[in-house]
Amino acid sequence: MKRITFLFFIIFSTMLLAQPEANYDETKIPKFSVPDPLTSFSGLTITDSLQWEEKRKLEIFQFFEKQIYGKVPALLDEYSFKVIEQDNNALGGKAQRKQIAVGLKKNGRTLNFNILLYLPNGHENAPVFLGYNFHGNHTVTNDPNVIITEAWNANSTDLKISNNKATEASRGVRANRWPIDKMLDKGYGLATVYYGEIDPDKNDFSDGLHSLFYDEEQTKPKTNEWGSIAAWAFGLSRAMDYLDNDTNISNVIVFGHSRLGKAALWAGATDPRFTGVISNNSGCGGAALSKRKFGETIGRINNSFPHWFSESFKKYSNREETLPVDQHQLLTLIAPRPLYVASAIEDEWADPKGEFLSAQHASKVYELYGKKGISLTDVHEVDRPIQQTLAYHMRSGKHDVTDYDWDQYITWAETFSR
Ligand code: GTR
Repeated sequence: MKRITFLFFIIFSTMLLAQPEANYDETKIPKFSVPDPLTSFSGLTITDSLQWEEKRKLEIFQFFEKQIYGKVPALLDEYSFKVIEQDNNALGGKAQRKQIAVGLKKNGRTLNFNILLYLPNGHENAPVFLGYNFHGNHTVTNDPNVIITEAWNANSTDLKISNNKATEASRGVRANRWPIDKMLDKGYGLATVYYGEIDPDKNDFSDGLHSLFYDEEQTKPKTNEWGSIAAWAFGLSRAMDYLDNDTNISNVIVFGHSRLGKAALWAGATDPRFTGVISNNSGCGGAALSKRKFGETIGRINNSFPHWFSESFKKYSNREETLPVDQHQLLTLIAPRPLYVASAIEDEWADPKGEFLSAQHASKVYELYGKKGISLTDVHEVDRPIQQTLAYHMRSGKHDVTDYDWDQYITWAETFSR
């Protein structure tokens, strides 16, 4: 009897966990309609930007907040920052380097993270790109003075990280994704933070930012509260608190790749202080339409990364058709501020076409403000950027951040950031 129950248990749990094969065939995409950003949940048609702001934007925002990324549970008790290192002649004299320790306090508990900031010498009031890095601030440059993170780090043989700890061996291993010299030469600064200092990227809610906010006995966020992506977005806003008060900075464009692109989009939607937002290959739960179920799906992402979204998002696993919104509506929350969605043609897991369609369908909200986006007649040609207020490019090659991507971001940023 016991054995039969056990057998049933195994069969039943395998059925629950089984994920359909990822679909990469356009002809197998389910029939769906893209929810109209300009028709409210109760059926009201939105015709101008005032109506959009008063009648529609908030309900979309609240849906994403409660059902997808999760709410930030409360305010911090205290916030502090301290410049712990500074060199006005860094990188051969090109830049001022500052390393800033930020302290976040709640319920008597503290979380610290470091911002690495380079500002171009000779440019008094510079725009800055702010973006998380995946393995520590010291990985973005060979600069020997960048402090090595002590936070938990995902192991990687290629990136020379073992025992979940970064060491000198991984200095500069990701410099290829951060063309700092180029940014400085063009008069841009760079601010970067290791995302693992905000919340280690593992399915464990006992550590990181979430744990500061718990009541006694609480071990994880409540159903509608934040997952890791919302915590990372919150961290970007705390970095912004510092950057916003630095008189050498004119404005801040938030950038993110892949999972950190998802976080950058949510940061852009929740914090209007970001002048511009860049989503690089953010894919499922980022810029890509979920209802296409192409490549990574909600079921897959919730299964592989149960900690990324709010618990409430799990009810949409393998049930995309029941979602009253889609990811293009996340993009509309950033309007009318400049937004760049970038894909890579070989990055099928992130559904590049789904990202393009999402940018297209978000554009009607930009148009309400007299801004241009991607029109429904535009086509995505490889390596042919469409640079409007809402910009898009489909790069040749794989899931990555390349010089080509940064060249486009800088050219586009020149149109609004000074
Ligand atoms: C993948 C994940 C994607 C994307 C990517 C990344 O494993 O399925 O959603 O976020 O990781 O961050 O590189």
